[in-house]
Amino acid sequence: MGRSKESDCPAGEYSMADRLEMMLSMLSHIKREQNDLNPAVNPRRTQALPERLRWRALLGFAASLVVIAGQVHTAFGNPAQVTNLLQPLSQPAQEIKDLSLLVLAICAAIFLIVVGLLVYAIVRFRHRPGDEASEPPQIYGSNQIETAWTVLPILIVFVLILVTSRTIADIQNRKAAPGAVHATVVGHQWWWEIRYPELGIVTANELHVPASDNSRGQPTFLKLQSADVAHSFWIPQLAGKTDVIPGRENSMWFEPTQPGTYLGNCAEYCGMQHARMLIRVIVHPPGEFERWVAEQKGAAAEEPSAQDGRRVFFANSCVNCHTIRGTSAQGAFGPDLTHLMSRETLASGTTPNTLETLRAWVRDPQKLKVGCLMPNMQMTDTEVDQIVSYLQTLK
Ligand code: HEC
Ligand SMILES: [Cu+2]
Repeated sequence: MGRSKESDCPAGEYSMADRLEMMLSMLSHIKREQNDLNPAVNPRRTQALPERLRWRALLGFAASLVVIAGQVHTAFGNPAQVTNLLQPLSQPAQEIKDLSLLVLAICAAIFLIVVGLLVYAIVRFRHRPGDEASEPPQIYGSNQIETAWTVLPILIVFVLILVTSRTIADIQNRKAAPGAVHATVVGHQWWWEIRYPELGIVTANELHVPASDNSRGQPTFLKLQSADVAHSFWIPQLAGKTDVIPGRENSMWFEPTQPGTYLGNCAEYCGMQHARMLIRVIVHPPGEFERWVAEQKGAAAEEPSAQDGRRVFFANSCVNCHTIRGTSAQGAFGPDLTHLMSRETLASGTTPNTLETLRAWVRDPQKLKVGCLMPNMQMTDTEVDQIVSYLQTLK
């Protein structure tokens, strides 16, 4: 067939390939619209950027590339600190990654085919001198082509549904075997309460779990609750995100294979300090988890040297918000402080837990974490010193 054929030809006279070509040729209409944008045709449209600005834009672009490359490098160079969901070190994160790559590959193939046809049409049917007079044949409807592009996507979507629902079912139907660790994580504005009901341990912001060794999976099962608003619990290298919803209990599990510290954060905007609501998961090598449990089960220290600080702490309303196990401090609004010094960070990963930051926190928590729900307690310098030396004994 020729492109000059009259537009009212019955569709039946064309082969499948002809028809595809003709449909693609319709895309060449785009070309006409592009003339609007062409400075040669429409000089008002585009004015070249001044030289100086062009250089500046180029420099800015190069600088941002360098910054991004730097981030990628540090992230990859330090495996313990990576929060890269493409480097899973646990089930179900591994399973989720495999599925994502499959879906990505299918979508990439579709993308390449579509863009390939588009480029072909643009090049093959581009405007040529002398084209003004003729119009491409106007074809409406072709059962074969329309059947093909209806059935194919249905098949593709069906495959995607099958693999996805299989993975979801796999992850959600996993049952806790005897010996699994159970913990309850409660989201608060803006910190995480962590309880191990079977072990009698309560801590905050740093979830300790055992690693699996090759012979034996050692999963941890979590129940997720919220004390206030919606949060979301996410440690990219261990598992997918799970919402933490008020008045509802969600659950999740993971089975890390490599000991280390895994970082995560609240993944659902939950108010002012949402960005400082970090989670650490400390995965212990086999055997070490039991040691941590034994330490946490121990009673709170009562060192005679810290009696002054103890007195100030118990004379103030600290006790209404914080628990120190075995004492009259039974508040549940803030983190449990029984073994405060066993934690690496303060205030949900806001700062490392050091003498200076602890001091700064007790002096005025609003300086370190603006808007957090612990008020400035207006202690004098002496009182701050005394309280901090007491807190430092809570190992
Ligand atoms: C009105 C309740 C309230 C009172 C009173 C209160 N706190 Fe807090 N405290 C909190 C909350 C809530 C947090 C968690 C803040 C965050 O991370 O966003 C917190 C966090 C802390 C932390 C950090 C714990 C951790 O693991 O990150 C320490 C230490 C602490 N408080 C000590 C004290 C001391 C000492 C006093 C008394 C001088 C006191 N708090 C009084 C509510 C309170
Ligand atoms: Cu949150």
